[in-house]
Amino acid sequence: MAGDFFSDVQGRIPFAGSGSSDPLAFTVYDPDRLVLGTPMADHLRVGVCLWHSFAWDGRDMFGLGTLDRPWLAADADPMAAARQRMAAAFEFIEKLGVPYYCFHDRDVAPEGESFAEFRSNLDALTDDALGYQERTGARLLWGTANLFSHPRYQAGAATNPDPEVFAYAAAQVRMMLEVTQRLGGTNYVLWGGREGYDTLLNTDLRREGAQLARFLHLVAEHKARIGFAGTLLIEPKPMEPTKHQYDYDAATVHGFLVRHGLDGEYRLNIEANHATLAGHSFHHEVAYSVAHGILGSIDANRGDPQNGWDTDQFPNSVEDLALPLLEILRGGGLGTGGFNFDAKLRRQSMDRTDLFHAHIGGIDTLARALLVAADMLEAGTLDAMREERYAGWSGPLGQEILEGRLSLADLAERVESGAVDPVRRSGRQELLENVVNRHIWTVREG
Ligand SMILES: [Mn+2]
Repeated sequence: MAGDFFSDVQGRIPFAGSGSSDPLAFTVYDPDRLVLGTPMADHLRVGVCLWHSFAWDGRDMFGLGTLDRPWLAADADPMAAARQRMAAAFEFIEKLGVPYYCFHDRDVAPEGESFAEFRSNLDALTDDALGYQERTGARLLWGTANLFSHPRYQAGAATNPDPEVFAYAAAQVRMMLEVTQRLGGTNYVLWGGREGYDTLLNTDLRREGAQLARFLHLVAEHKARIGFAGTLLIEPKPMEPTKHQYDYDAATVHGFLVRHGLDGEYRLNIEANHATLAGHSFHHEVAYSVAHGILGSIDANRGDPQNGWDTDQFPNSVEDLALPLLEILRGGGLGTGGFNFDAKLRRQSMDRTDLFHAHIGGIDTLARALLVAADMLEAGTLDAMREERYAGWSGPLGQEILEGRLSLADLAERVESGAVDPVRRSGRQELLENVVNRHIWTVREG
């Protein structure tokens, strides 16, 4: 297997089963194993992300880079460095043996001195990526434009007070949408990096909302014009880097899309850590999206329960992932989406092989959560108990109400006559929690 950067791993990471103690093997993730009749790999559609894993050297606001990343050598020619970075990424993806990857324009191409130079750099690296895709079989889960790192975006992109910045963002999204199409990407993501505000003292909320809606319409129109077959996704996040991000959570984005006639054009990319930052659970955000038919894809990272910021850690909790996966299975799967690892190593995990440990653990955790979710769905206990809780709505009174055949006065009359006399029933939360735990504890790996 080609490559020079990850010499601790010689071939593809194997599935070795639950008895294995090899740290560089999967113990649960068996891509071909059928779960509810579908291969595990097709349920999870795992993707590697190029930014934290390949375009970041471990620097934070308190200190310099710590990670051993020879492909990020600062003294190299920018295009030569970009090619090294891509070589490292595809070596890793091929050895990990997952089907997808995703990136921002700036993760792969140097911006250069002008937009024209950026475009020509990105075109050249897109050619390279096509070659790597051909050779490795890896496919693009989604592309996205970075509309937040460059200082021009200090006050947002589409929501910027300056229409020239809006225009620049439009040019960048048009470029990256077309690159995503060339690479056969199955989705295109818009994350509102700095679409929000630092202070209301200088912010016109009505204006900025209208600008954002206009931008999203332009992107949808361009998608139709070029015939891009993938799904457009918006990634909610409530705060960070701005004090308040407009795409706060799934319900806020959904309401925004409906209000501006954009529902049907966009679905959601739900990130676990953004859900918890919004004061929700990951389960809630996935359940909301599935319930309204707008789930698109998943960023599978997690936060740290002691920290109120976006730590983007690799997932390691079956408990946290099993119920979101149950919702996804109930909703019929991820469609064009997948699970990508928008997750970063801790700064002390400096060895290149740590990147394998992070992905292997995260993917095995996802795989085990999938088995638990499938087991819960097949047993049907949770579905049956939820169905039973609403049984009254299938009866004559429930049906008459839902069909609009009873007025407020009609309902009052039934209550006054004594024909309606509600009986309370247990919500059985603890019993339901026990049911979930028993699935987690007993599901078999193979
Ligand atoms: Mn995040």
